[in-house]
Amino acid sequence: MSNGLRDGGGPNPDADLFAAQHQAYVAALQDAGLQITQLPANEEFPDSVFVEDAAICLRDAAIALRPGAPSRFAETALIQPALKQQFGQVIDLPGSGFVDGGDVLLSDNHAFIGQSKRTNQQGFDALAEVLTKFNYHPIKVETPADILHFKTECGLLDSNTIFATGKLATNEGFKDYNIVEVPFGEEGAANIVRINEAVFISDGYPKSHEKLRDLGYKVVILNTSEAAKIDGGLSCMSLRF
Ligand code: CIR
Repeated sequence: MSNGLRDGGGPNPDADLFAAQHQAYVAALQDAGLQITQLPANEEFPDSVFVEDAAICLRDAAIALRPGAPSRFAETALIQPALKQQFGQVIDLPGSGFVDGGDVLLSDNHAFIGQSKRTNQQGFDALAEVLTKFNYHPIKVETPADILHFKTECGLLDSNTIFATGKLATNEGFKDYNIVEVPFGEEGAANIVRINEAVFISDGYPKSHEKLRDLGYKVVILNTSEAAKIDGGLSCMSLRF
């Protein structure tokens, strides 16, 4: 992952520290009650640790996506066998548009799809059509230009509640949801993952931790310093279903 893509340059992640942080993440997923399928590393694809971008997992089917960065195109084929082991139905994103999974926030009934540098209109249209067949109502949202993915700055806390930065909080698409706003200056905390009773959140954001604890959430703090160096966060490193 030392060669991972990153906006604006910046240092390489420390590979050993990244591996340790990744192991802690896997352990936390297990502790939260999930069974884990851990895929082997692939040295040819430095961003492939961010499995979330190559597919979307629904209840009874998976959708294999077409990531928007050329160096990541082949990750879809890499992950197909693992998807086929888990799902009776794996649907390839129709057409030739692009979608990164990091731009897709699923709630029980809605699919928020952020248009971004990685997810274009054609990709949105194709994904929206597939998701509609699975009873999700697709909602197009804009990913602000200065962030990589829509979910870089928001995450689902529960069926009706979204943790979102100020930039996204007033988003028209979120109008039917409760919004918990990420404290100003702690935007890096927004990419949370909710697993059963636990909310995973990155280390280093004390106001956000306190805010979620005060709201009654069980907060699990994980260090993501190395993933962050290549624009990754907590949701990116797993596909959850
Ligand atoms: C990339 O630029 O594609 C990776 N370095 C980071 C991907 C992070 N994935 C995500 O937010 N879902």
